Amino acid sequence: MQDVVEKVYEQVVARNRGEVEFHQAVHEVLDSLGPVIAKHPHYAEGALLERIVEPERQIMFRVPWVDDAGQVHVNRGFRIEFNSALGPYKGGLRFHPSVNAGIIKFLGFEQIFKNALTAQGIGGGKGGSDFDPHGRSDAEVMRFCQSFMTELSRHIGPSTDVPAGDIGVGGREIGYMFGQYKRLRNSYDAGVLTGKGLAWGGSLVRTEATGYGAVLFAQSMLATRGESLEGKKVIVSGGGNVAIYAIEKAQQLGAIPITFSDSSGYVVDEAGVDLELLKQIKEVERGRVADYVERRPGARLVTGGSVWDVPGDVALPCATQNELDGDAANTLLRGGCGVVSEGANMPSTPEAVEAFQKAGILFGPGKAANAGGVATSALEMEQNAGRTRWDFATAEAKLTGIMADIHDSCVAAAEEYGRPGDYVLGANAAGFTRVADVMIAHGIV
Ligand code: NDP
Ligand code: 2IT
Repeated sequence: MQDVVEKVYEQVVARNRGEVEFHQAVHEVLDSLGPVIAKHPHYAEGALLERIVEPERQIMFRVPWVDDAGQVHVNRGFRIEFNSALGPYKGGLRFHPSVNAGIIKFLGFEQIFKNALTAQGIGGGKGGSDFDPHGRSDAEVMRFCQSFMTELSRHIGPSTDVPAGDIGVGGREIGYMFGQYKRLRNSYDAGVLTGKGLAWGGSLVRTEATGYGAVLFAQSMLATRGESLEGKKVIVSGGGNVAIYAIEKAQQLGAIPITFSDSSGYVVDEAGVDLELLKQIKEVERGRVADYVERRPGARLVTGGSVWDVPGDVALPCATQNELDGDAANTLLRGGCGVVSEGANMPSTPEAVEAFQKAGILFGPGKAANAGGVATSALEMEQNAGRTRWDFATAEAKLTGIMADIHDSCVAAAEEYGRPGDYVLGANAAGFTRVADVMIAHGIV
């Protein structure tokens, strides 16, 4: 790492003690900026780097709620409004017991550059709570969402900050939060949240967008080597929104996804995943991946080890941060994996990324590969602002075009800064320069 960026990194570690995921995300971006700053030294002036690593605003609040048995719980809510140079803060809300300030900050920081790559005029933010929706009734989830939104509503708005879903937050939660926002504000601001239901301002393709985008990104990377996904065995982790629609798009493109997982284990279905069954279990019944093997002869559940032990041609990590470590990366490489496209945010550890890059395989980092979700959120905002609705084909064509543009921007930036084929450098450099140019234009703010 260059001296000038090293100093900024040290300051981040000192000022944000114990926030290891945030340190990791900042390190990865700053590490890519050496060649950018060497070529354009003005990016290190005016404390630009010091400003970009400091959130514009951090909101942390109490979320009290009452469970079905009458017991009172207190969770912690967060919204990190990280950077508004390019547009209103935009990014999801995560409900998971592991959520803390450092995790939300890492996600918010990634979001700045991801959103810049989409070129949709959106700033970066993220939020969430350490609330665990697993095993909670609809009524409990509703009361939690209402309490969470009672505070959050003071801070958001269609031109200010536009949350959406992430782990543990899907259509049901967005619905409860939108209902409460509308009631508190007495205003039908459809554009205040994305990932809405289709009957009340949602966009077709938003549900599918992140998973579809990650697979489209893999396909674009393969095309640079004259290859395609056709006939390739795909190893997918996660069993939620991103994993399900990554499997769907991979199947549409002729690939054969054979795994998925959740925190209790992973499923291997060598015949190819039965997507309708998986959707029924995860989306309709809110069940566990273990339920799948009971209804699908030939599929097996593995509760020890890691899904990355299964050999395949393509890996799509779609669960959570740091789910794929250096050992897992080496196992994947030994199994013949030649493409990794990150559906999740920062799923590969630094050691894993290094192993992939050393091996010279195609590696698409999350901030580029999973940007289809937030890009389609921006398309939802566009439809809301115009009080219009596009059909599926129109929205999907726009998503496909945006993913192709992101891919090409990464390729061009990697070439410009002397590391052709390095999508990590390409994504960070292209995202950073877009934000940095506008921050400079806006003065010291
Ligand atoms: P979901 O809540 O729909 O699914 C998450 C899946 O990952 C579940 O199968 C869950 O298993 C598993 N998982 C979550 N945390 C852990 C953990 N700590 N250990 C093991 N498994 C875990 O979330 P999404 O599919 O929306 O999100 C998946 C990833 O994609 C996240 O990294 C998210 O930030 C990222 N992402 C999501 C976008 C979106 O549009 N939704 C956009 C861009 C990125 P279990 O149920 O057992 O917890
Ligand atoms: O990580 C992400 O990009 C998301 N969870 C989606 C954010 C959004 O605003 O759609």
